[in-house]
Amino acid sequence: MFNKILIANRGEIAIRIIRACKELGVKTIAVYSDADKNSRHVQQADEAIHIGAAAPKESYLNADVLIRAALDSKADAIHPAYGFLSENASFAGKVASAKLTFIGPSADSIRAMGDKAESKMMMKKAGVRTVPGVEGLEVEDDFRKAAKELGYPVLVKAAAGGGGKGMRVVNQESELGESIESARREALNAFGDERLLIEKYIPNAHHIEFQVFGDQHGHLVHLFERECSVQRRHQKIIEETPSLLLTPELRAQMGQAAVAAAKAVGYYNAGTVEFIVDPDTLKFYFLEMNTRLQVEHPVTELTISLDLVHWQIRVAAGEHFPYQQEELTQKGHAIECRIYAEDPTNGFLPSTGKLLQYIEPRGPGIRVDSGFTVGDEVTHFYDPLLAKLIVHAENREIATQRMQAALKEYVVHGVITNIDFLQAVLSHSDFSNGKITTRWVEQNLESDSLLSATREQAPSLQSLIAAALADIAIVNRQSQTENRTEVDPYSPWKATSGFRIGGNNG
Ligand code: MV4
Repeated sequence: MFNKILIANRGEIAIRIIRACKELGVKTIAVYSDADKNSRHVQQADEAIHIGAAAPKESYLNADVLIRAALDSKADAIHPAYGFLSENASFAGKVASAKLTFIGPSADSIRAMGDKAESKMMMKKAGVRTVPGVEGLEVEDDFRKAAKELGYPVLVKAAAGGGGKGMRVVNQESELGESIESARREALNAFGDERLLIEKYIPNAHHIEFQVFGDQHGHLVHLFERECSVQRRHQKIIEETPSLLLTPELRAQMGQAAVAAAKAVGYYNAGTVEFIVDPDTLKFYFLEMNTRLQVEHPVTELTISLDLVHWQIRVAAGEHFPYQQEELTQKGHAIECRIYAEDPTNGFLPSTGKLLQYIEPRGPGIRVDSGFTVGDEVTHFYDPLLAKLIVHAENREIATQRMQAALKEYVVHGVITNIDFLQAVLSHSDFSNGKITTRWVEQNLESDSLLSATREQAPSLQSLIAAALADIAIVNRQSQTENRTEVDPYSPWKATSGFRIGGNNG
């Protein structure tokens, strides 16, 4: 096992990984930018190293500085988490060249899956269905012919893309030229690679992904699906497992396809195979593979009772993954809501500021993976994800009720959040009926009551006073407790009088 791991990330996921390391008895090194000096991930790690300015390019995206920090602090391994450098094949390669372990798949697996044109060809060879389309086209005339053959609407995608960047839906031939042009520009800008491919567009599909997990000895399984159709502009909002759409047969077929996809690139560690599923035909198509731990991994963890980060670390250290496909089963239902500091009534604009009051829900079947606490600052430098609220229950209905009750309990003052918006989605009949497809949020934002249900959330004077009073009440309660200690000789606090009150008394 490793002695020390450097976590090349920040926020809730850095904290999540630090926790797993502590449980495994591995020392941790946090890294931080100017904006994160006082962040919780810095406080919770054994050591912390400053790596640069707040802008990601000058800190969390600086491969050489991160590797230098790992070497200087005598780390054995680097965990990249998600985002930043997590799917950068050249970073994974540099880590290996520095004789450090990259906690993830090989650089070759990352590279193969990072190129849509290449991964599509590999999938076809492995017998995994992909969306009908053509790769390797260059001149507009060839696109025109391909589009005609596929039939409109078509989708023009960046070969180097992912997550929806450099993607254009084209409804008719007259739009094709302009779409190719703008997709090409965007692809060149974002990836330095202007290659495009064209596909039949599958509208109103479900976005369903499969967690896969493998060790370095050739053993690889799937850990079931996550339904991620509740999203807006490729930003997921609610994820759950199991998906209402899948029958046991379809689930088994898709699981097999996910395993075949991963094996085709010699995959190991945690990964996710994305599919779109046409709800009318129940046909599924490989879209892409995310070669990292995903934001939404907790819903999988709760339903299969495994800690994916533990196992990421253990298989990276060379251990065998000991579970066979047949012995893996899901129990109950899990839902995750992403709690964002953003304003749904104002184009989902990020909302920055100090968390004047911040109270997370707690209780049976409730998990909160968060990166913030009261007094922390939400800045414009990074993703405004405050926390992930995950619930687990015996079935979907009870899980939904548990989520709604937990969201009601969540208190955030100082920034605007999407909590009421999440409530509006959860209480919509389309959610309970499993009818939400990838365009649902956009379609319903224009026409429906989703936003009117989202009440005005700017912190009113009233809520600020309430927050201040709550603080005073806490201080009062603490001082009363201390006073009682003086007069009651049998007070349980008496036994701890040698310790500091306010410390953890278990
Ligand atoms: C598609 C598609 C429909 N048809 N490809 C989105 C990001 C990347 N993973 C690929 N994506 C999609 N590719 C074909 N041929 C639907 C998506 C898609 C999507 C598209 C528009 C709006 C939201 C979406 C959410 C998930 C997937």
